[in-house]
Amino acid sequence: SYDILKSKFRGCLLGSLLGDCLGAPFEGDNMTTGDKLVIKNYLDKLEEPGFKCPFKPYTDDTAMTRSVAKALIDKPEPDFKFLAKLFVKEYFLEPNRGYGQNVVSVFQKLRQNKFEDVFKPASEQFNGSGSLGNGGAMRIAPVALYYFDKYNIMIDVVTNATKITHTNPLGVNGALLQSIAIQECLLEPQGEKLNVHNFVKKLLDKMKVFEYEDEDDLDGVIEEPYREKLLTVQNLLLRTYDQDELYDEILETLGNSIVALNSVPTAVYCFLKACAETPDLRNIFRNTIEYAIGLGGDTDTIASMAGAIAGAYVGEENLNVNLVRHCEKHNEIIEMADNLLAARQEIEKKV
Ligand code: R7I
Ligand code: MG
Ligand code: MG
Ligand code: MG
Repeated sequence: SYDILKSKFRGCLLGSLLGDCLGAPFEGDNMTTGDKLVIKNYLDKLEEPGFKCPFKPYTDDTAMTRSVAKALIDKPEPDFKFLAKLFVKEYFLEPNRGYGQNVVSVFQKLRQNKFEDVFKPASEQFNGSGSLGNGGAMRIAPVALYYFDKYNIMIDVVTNATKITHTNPLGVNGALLQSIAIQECLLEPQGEKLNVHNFVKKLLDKMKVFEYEDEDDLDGVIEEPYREKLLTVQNLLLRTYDQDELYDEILETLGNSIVALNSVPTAVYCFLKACAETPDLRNIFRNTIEYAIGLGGDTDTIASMAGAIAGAYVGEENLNVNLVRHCEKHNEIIEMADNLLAARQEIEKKV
């Protein structure tokens, strides 16, 4: 129904914001066992009703997510030139939001070439192989929301929205996996305990199509790096570990870096681990971002992606209001979620 969708749209975009803002102070850190307690205490403190502190600023993850949402809200038909212009405008307005080192040259080239071919600068990155960073995946949530019941269009729009900065198949497929995970969560009923193994199976099935496509450029060797990661997710969910052992295993097998392959499946795992451990929706959201930040490395982005997935599952009412109020522009994000849903309703009326 409309109310559930509204709650899930808000939960998803707020979840993405919270992961970014709350994870950003730890980006690049190596976490020890003691640091995990520090993260827990940090989040507990922020959840206290009266607690005061300076707001937590968002980073490039949210800056770019906002541009993606704005493009969908302002343009009824997908318009990638418009989106590229929004990315570039936003970057030059606030360049110090912690953007990836190499994506900046895409913005410069796009501006120099007057947005003539919006996919060309990205295709020239890394000697023509394109970036495999997680910058495509980190900003994709609004597309998964907007096209929640239009799978094929979503896939197409995710692919092109990503290719403005990331043309490497690993960068694109990371964004596809993230959007598919969010969409599955949107369609999942809120009340029932999530079947985590069915969830992974659905992701495995859907990713097959994308990873089989470039079969022929590999001397007959079929590489399925994302599906392999998802099989690892499945195994990690099945096995019982000592906590320290588990974290070592996650870092070794899934990873925590800015590379999409070593961060999107990790974000999916954080959400599913939280679901496997408790049916309580409030705890699922909180634990998801706590796990993601506790892994260290690309904490803002992994927590943001995991938060978007978890938020789409649990809905706005299961995010702690105190965590929300500490994050920069949380009210604007709520408005953006509502506008995104309203834009969708407008399209429906015209059809
Ligand atoms: O992917 P991108 O937008 O960066 C996103 C990350 C997130 O963690 C944000 O929070 C922010 O901190 O940055 O930006 P890119 O510059 O395209 O990619 C990020 C980094 O990944 C690059 O600067 C490279 O270090 C690395 N990288 C690669 N390295 C070698 N070969 C990306 N693609 C390649 C590659 O093909
Ligand atoms: Mg960032
Ligand atoms: Mg291949
Ligand atoms: Mg990051």
